Amino acid sequence: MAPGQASVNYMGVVVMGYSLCVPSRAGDELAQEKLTQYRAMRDFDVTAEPAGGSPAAGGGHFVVQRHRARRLHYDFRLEVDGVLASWAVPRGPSLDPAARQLAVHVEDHPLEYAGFEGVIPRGQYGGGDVIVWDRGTWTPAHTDDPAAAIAAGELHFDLVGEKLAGRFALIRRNRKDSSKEQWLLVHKNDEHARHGWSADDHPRSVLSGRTNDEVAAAPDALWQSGVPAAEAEVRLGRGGSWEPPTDDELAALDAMRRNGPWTVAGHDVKLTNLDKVLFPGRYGEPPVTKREIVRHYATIAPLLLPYLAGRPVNLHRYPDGVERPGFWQQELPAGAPEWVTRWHDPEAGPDDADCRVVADSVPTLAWLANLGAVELHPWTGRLPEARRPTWALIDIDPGTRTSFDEILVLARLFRTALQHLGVEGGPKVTGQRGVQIWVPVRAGYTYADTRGWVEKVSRAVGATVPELVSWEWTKDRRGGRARLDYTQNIVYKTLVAPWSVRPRAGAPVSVPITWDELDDPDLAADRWTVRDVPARVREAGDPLAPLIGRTQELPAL
Ligand SMILES: [Mn+2]
Repeated sequence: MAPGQASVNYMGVVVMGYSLCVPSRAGDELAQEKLTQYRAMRDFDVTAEPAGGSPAAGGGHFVVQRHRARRLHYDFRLEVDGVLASWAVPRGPSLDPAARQLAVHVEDHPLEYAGFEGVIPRGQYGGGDVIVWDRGTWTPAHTDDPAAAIAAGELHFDLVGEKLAGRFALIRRNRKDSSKEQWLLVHKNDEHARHGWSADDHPRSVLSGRTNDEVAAAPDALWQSGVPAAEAEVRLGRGGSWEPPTDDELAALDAMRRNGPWTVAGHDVKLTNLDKVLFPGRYGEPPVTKREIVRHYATIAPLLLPYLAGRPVNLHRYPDGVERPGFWQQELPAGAPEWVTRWHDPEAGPDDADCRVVADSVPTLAWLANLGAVELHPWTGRLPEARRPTWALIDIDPGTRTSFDEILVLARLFRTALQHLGVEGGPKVTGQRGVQIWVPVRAGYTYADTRGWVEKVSRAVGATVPELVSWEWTKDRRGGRARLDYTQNIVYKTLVAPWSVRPRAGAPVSVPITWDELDDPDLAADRWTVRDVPARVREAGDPLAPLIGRTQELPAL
């Protein structure tokens, strides 16, 4: 696809293709809201932000993004009147005054896109990888009205970038087909000119020092084409700070009345009913309030967020406490603050959630806790490949008659099996009755791959203790025996995150443990609660953390 065609498609996507991140609602109200939002978003995309910090009159920032879509090209973008006027330059800008580079004028891009480096999912407009190849400031020459100069087909300007510098001109060559305006980008023969200079000889990002290949292999961000610019970028790593709340912030939480805004990590999180009891106490301890759950999720953030960031998360909500029925929520909850990272699922079917939460900051965890999202279940797939697992999950699911000692027998057999296979994985107690083993895998496996592999290991383990294990699908036919549930390895199925709270008396937590701890006579699946997890973390940290992101090949079985 030529870049010129892309502009038409892009406009098509922008105008026609908004997937709205609003909770579904019936009938006219929704249609009306969509229309209003559509207008608002469309405006947002193409109109100016309050102009601030633009340097010279008529000038501003510029960026060149090296973009490998169907074809490699360089997107040359100048900030003009609050948008990025853009040209796609197949061979890249050059400092060589002899080079006359074709530059196809494409539609304006939103300013939010200027700092984007990462991947655009396959199948979306511009699908591929993007690096910030150069950036800096620009100043128009011979005009103080660059928009008019662009409309007239000739713009001269000076760049101060990290790679590009000096006087350039953009000159329109034809206007036969306005959707594919062809321009030339040339460099004047000034003191910045370099004969024989080619963009392809300078392939690295000025942001990260990485090449397109390196960014494609481990992107930090995802751009969702066709959604409003303010929501389009999903940070795959650290969206915000992962630091725990400061002592002052925690003191403010403790001192807050029932309701109020809690300022944490630079955002105001609206908290309500903080003294509401969500969990009965256990062993005669006082019940657990929502305030304690907010505190748990905020303080455990540095250990929890590495399992959540860059992934959609399914929410198990108990807004009226865990003694009342809870419900699963996959769609972004209503009233989500604008700073919550959200992912528009381009493959969502008619019954699937269209827009999902990506929990990647302390304020987002506090907001979810306030909603009574007691349990957090992240997808095993990580964006942009949300439907490709990064963990193979072994779930030792107790039956009604399974003792914890029997669970430990099974867990130790898995320990032996994984050691024998040379595969790294780590156990965690579920906070209820079971044990899970998380095995990191390299990119590229399908769920069928991980499910098949876990099934083979599980059947081998189960064959050594057939009296403990049932392979029946339905619970009532298992005779109370444990199930080694390899079927958790499938899209949309999730296991509870390490460090998530469980909906039981006392607010127990799913805690990663070392293999040796399977032999600790004091171990119990619900040994730790939100109240003693801080001491546990100080003592043992997170034994599973070293395996996060490990690219492990599963041996053929
Ligand atoms: Mn492009």
